[in-house]
Amino acid sequence: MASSKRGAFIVIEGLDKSGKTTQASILHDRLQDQRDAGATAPKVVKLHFPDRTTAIGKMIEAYLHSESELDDRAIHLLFSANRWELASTISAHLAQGTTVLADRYSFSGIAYSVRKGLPYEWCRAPEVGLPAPDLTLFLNISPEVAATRGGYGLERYEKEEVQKGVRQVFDQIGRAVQEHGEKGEGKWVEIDAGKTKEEVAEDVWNAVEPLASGVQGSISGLWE
Ligand code: T5A
Repeated sequence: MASSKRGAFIVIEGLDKSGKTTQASILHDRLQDQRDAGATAPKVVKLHFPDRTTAIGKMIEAYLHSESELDDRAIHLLFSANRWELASTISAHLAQGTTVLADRYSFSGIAYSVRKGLPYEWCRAPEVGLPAPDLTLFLNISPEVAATRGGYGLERYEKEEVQKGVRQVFDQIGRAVQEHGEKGEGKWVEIDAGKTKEEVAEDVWNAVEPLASGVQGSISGLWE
């Protein structure tokens, strides 16, 4: 890897059960295999938001399991704080040349809260300045297909009418990111997540490969 390159920050977004965790894992292994093969490929770390291991993450998990009730704004800010807990870690990894994969990020934070009726700009504000992704892969699936997948229905938002609303906001975010270009938000690529795991993995790899050896330029702040 050229010394001027930093690690790439790749985010995977989508509805509940769209296959994000499956694809993050396949992608992580593929990037790791490159490194193990002796190529001068970057190290790779995988994160998942919400990070349920922290004190904030445990409050989020209790809420998602409907074991606690929270004001919509309070839970929104907890999700955001849960990202800020890891912001400096993400930046440090990227600066050291490590590729960072995140299973969900700020776009989820906005999509699920705007769907509840909170104002878009209010939802976006606490995300401004977090490390900006270089690439966001949106795993596009219909809420009807997602509802047939394993484990669906166990958490608070896993209801078809909720997922339909969330998908509309994700569409709005995707269009906005595509229109604004790549500065401060990175690139947004939609992937058909209704295909087989292997086919989706191939489409994911085609989008990621150009960034797999690292990227040029400094780390920017999201929406800055
Ligand atoms: N949330 C999250 C907010 O409201 N605000 C925020 O800021 C953030 C970060 C939990 C909830 O929190 C909300 C959104 C969520 O409602 P989560 O922990 O990411 O977020 O929960 P899920 O999205 O539900 O994550 P899951 O891990 O459960 O779903 P995935 O990762 O999308 O799907 P995955 O890979 O686990 O696959 C689900 C099932 O489908 C199968 C898998 O084998 C598995 O059984 N599958 C496929 N089947 C057929 N074809 C394919 N291509 C398949 N890919 C996977």
